[in-house]
Amino acid sequence: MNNQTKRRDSLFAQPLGEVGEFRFDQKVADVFPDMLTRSIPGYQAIISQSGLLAARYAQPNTNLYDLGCSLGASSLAMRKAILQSRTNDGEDTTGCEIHGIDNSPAMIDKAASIVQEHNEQLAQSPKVDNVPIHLHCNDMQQHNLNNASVVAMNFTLQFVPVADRDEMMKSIANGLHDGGALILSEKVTFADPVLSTLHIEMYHNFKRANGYSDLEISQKRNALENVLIPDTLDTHAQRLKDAGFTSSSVWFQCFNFASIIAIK
Ligand code: GEK
Repeated sequence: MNNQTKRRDSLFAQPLGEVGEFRFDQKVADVFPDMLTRSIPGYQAIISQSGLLAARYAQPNTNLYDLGCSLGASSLAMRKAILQSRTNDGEDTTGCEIHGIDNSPAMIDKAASIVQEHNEQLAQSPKVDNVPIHLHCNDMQQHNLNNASVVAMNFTLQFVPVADRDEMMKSIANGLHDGGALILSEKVTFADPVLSTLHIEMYHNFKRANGYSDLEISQKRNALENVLIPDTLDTHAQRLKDAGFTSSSVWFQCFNFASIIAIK
C-alpha cells in the first residue's frame, strides 16, 4: 500500500447517537482500502482474480469497464493482468482501454491520483505498451456501455435500486460482444434460514477477527440497512440468464460474499 491507501477505518468506532445512511464521501474514500480489506472476506483475492479473468476474456480493440470503480482497484488489477498476459503468453490485447465509472466525486478524485501514480511507475518501464485507464464520474445506470469485452462490477450492483437491476444487467449484456464476460461480485443473502444465520454469524466473526468492535459492526450494519440490498445467488443467476448471458457460475464464495462470472 502507498501513502494514499493505508489509513485505518475507524468511522464507526465511536457511539454515533443517530447513525446516518452510509455515503461514499471523502471520509469513506480516505479509509476505503482498509475498510474493504477488513470488511469483505476474500476482497484481495477477488480483485486479483478479476484481473486474471479480465485478461482471459479481453479482446483486441475493445473496452473493459469497471462499474463502481471506487479507487480503481479492479481497473488496476485488470491492467496488470493484461500486461502480464501480453508478456507471458503473447496475448493480443492491443487497443484495449479500461473505463472506471463511479458516481462519487471523492472516490473518482482519489482514484485519479492513484492511477496517475501507477502510470508514472509504468512509464519507467520502456517496453510496456500501456493500457489506458479512463475515469468517469458518472452514474453507471446512465453511462453508455459499448464495444465491451469485459465488465467488472465488484460490489456495486448491491447499491442499485432492486427495481433497476434487471435493466442494468440487460444494458451490460447489450454492451458486450459475444464471448465477452461480466465479473459480478456481491454480498449475497440465503433463502435457507440455517445457512443465512451461519453465513451472517461467520461474517461478523470475520469482522471481529479483523479488529472491528461489536459497536462498529452494528453501527455500520445500521448505516447500510436501506443502502445495500443483497440478492440470493439464485436471483442473480436468473437475472443474468434473462439479460442474455448464456453461461454463469460462482467462481468464488466466502460466507455471504460471492463472485460470479457470466459469459455472453
Ligand atoms: C472495488 N469496485 O474496490 N453509479 C456509479 N457508481 C456507483 C453507483 C452508481 N449508480 N452506486 C454506487 N456506486 C470497488 C468497490 S464499492 C463497494 C466498490 C463497497 C459506487 C460507490 O460510489 C462506491 O464507490 C462503489 O460503487 C461501491 O473493487 O463499498 O461495498
